[in-house]
Amino acid sequence: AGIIPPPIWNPFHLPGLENWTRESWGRRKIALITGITGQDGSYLTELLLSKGYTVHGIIRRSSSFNTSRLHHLYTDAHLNPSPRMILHYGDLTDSTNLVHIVAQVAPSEIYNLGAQSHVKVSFEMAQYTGDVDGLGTLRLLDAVRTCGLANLVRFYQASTSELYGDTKERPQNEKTAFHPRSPYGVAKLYGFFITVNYREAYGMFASNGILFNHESPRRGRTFVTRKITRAVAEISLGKQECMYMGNLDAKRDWGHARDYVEGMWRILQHSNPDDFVLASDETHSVREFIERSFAVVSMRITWRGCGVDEIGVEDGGRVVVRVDPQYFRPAEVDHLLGDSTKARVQLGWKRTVSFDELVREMVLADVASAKFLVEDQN
Ligand code: NDP
Ligand code: GDR
Repeated sequence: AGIIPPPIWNPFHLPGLENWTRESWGRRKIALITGITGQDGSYLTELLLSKGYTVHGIIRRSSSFNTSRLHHLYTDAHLNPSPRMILHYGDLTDSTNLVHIVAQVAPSEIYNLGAQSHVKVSFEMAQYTGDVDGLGTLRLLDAVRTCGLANLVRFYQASTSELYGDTKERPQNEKTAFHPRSPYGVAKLYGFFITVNYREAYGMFASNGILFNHESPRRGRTFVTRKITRAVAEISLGKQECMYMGNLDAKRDWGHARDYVEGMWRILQHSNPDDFVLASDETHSVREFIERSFAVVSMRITWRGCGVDEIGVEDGGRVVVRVDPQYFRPAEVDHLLGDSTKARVQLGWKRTVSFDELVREMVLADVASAKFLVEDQN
């Protein structure tokens, strides 16, 4: 006979489930995070653990190690019988699995951060991105309903400034019309409105954070900021000649991820479910991000030429930046600038890390790790 797995804890059969209120259920402080292995997932886990939560996270099975951002938070269950961070295998494309996890964990708060989050990749994997980022949100909301927890759970959806896409309105706030420009943006539009719909249809505490770009030393290496800061570190140490970039004119509203996960938590502590913009309320171009990054390692960049022939030259005459059209997108989001007034007034949230501080922290972290690798290789 095979080994029969232990029965899952099923909230359907929890005696007296109807006696809980959202407030008393919330005091259990049990969070479930999809996308826990990502940049935001790791900062959010740190924040919630520091506030006394037990944190459950969904991770994908991978042939390579994908939990490096959580390494410092992990405790071996053999050494610690009641760990406060618990990981479950799962995927936003697998409804049954999501129902099992929600039933087992019976979370008081769910943060849906899991996504195929790369805009350029979404043009190549449009259907998959729609499945994970759009329908995945529906699957998770429905898992909550299936488990009979719709009146108790607080649900956060990771919505994005990419929803604004082609808008000409500046700055963008909660009232600005959406016009996404990528399969990623369109998938997230579904995620946004299905969250609103479950709030309106079933009275769920389901909120959207419309977050503008946020970065950190833990940012994925193919996003523009981290690609730049890693390249600057390598170039300054003589390990790389030149960086190859896409659209240098794109403008983004960049903040620090640690500030933004604080905002996510505040959105779920608010008295009622709602949608909030989190932004730095400043905008900078990719070109400016490159200049400021080189300045951290005391290199000055002069720009010559234009379009695909534009180059960035350092004072010694070396070409350190070139444009490679392979990084252009079929449709671009040119200019994002957020207005976080509502979050500041209603949540008491504001970013604490300035643009210059963000760039400096990222460059110095990459210089430190590039140096370490040099020494390691020697
Ligand atoms: P990351 O790309 O760093 O992390 C994405 C996470 O989603 C990873 O944990 C990844 O797992 C997981 N994931 C991917 N596919 C699936 C799937 N099929 N099922 C379950 N999990 C999956 O993103 P960020 O941390 O930067 O962003 C977090 C969320 O916020 C995302 O939804 C993103 O779209 C959104 N967002 C991000 C902004 C930003 O500037 N960072 C701004 C606005 C919104 P794995 O590690 O295995 O790949
Ligand atoms: P974005 O972030 O698309 O805003 O989505 P990304 O850093 O990928 O691009 C920002 C801008 O930089 C331009 N760019 C380049 N981008 C990349 N990745 N690589 C390059 O070489 C390059 N050169 C120029 C891009 O064209 C773009 O205009 C991020 C993700 O985290 C989303 O998940 C999130 O929803 C939004 O931010 C808000």
